[in-house]
Amino acid sequence: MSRLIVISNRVSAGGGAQGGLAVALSAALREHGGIWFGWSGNETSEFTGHINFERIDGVTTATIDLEEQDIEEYYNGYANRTLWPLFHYRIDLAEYERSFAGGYQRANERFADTVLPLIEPHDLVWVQDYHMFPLGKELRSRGLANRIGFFLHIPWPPRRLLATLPEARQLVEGLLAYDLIGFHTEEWLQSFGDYVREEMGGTIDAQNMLTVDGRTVRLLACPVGIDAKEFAAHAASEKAHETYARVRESAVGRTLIVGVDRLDYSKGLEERFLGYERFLTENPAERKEVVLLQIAPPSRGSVDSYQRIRSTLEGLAGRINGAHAGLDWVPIRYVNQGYPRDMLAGVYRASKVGLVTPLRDGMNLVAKEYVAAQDPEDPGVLILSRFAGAAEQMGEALLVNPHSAEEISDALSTALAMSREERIRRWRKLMQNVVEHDVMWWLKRFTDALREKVSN
Ligand code: GDG
Repeated sequence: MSRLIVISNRVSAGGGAQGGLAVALSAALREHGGIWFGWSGNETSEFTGHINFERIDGVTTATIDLEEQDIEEYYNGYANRTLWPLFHYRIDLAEYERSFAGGYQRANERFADTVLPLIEPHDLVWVQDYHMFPLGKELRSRGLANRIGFFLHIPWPPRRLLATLPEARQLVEGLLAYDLIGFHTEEWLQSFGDYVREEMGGTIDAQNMLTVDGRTVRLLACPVGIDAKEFAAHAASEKAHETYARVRESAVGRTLIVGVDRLDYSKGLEERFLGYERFLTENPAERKEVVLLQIAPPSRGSVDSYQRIRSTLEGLAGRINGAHAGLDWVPIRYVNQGYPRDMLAGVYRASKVGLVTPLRDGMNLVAKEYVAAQDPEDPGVLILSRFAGAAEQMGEALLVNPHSAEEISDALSTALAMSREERIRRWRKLMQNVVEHDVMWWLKRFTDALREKVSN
């Protein structure tokens, strides 16, 4: 069996603390052997290409340090200030700077130079996410003939939006160097296909084989899942029970609504707070019977737009609490801190409503974790944005337009009034999907497809 070389911006091998994706990739690397390669997260004064090898829980990791300029232009710049906003349909936030594009290209060349000698002839190479679009092409130009796959964890934007990126064509041409390109959903796959067809004269057949200029690449819709078993074990842990009891007690008989998101403008937190406020205003009888617990650990704090969303949300939570709170009740409990996964599982289970309303999301794993943590006899209700990739698989959730405060408010009313019978009916279907299409299913589906030969 061929070894696996996983390449991603950051490497997080090891046990359960990092979440399902890291657990699954670690399990695959343990089973097949191989290496997880990426940036160490550290800065060096001068790039040397020195590789730090480590062995973590049976997984070999290889990481390199980057120079300050690379980190600024490649990571904070092109990845987080250009591609992330654009691919989440936020051209208003996307910054188009040639220096970012140049730094991104340079960092990818550095990744290619350093990882190349680690790859053996029959290894499967699997590149992850938008930080590394050009890596496949860079590896090919250095003579690598192995099978190379790419998986995109975020949405692929519609053609007209992508066309606003000065390097759009170059970026797509770079992707054609891979043998297999994976997306979470049909929608993202179609948007990619649309660009290649309309802008580059490519064709796609019924098996999603894409052909441009004589080169054929396979496209695959392959929705990522969670490690449902691992999450169920978290939910059954003592820490989860303790957290469950603590959170329920603190709600003093009120119904908890929970949101858990990295603090990111794509997650629709502002719109969520406004939808909840609308619910409070329109349902005076329900007021004081509910509490919204929003957990939002800060991320990417060195990027301006993330600092802005943080202060906007603080202001909004303060205003809503100021307008509605009473002596013994605060409507929004807004927590800017992360918690261990077993505690999160307890929080999900203690909450009768899971509010997952991103404006755009490649998949969204919180929706799946919320479902996996529920009590089968008395499950909560998932309210899910129709613009999350997860909505393609989770039609039994209450699907909402996250831009509409009215729809969020109505869905909250529906969720709170839903009979136990109906909650169980919906939850069973959702849970069946979460269990069937778990992260191991995703991993196998992608790597099996990568092994299949496409004739070029
Ligand atoms: C990208 C795509 C796609 C959150 N708060 C805490 C915590 N988390 C964990 C959640 C979940 C993970 O972070 C977030 O995953 P998401 O899928 O919701 O979102 P992104 O981080 O934006 O991930 C996304 C994903 O890649 C996989 O392909 O689904 O669409 O944007 O697991 O539980 N974990 C802990 N404490 C917290 O407070 N321990």
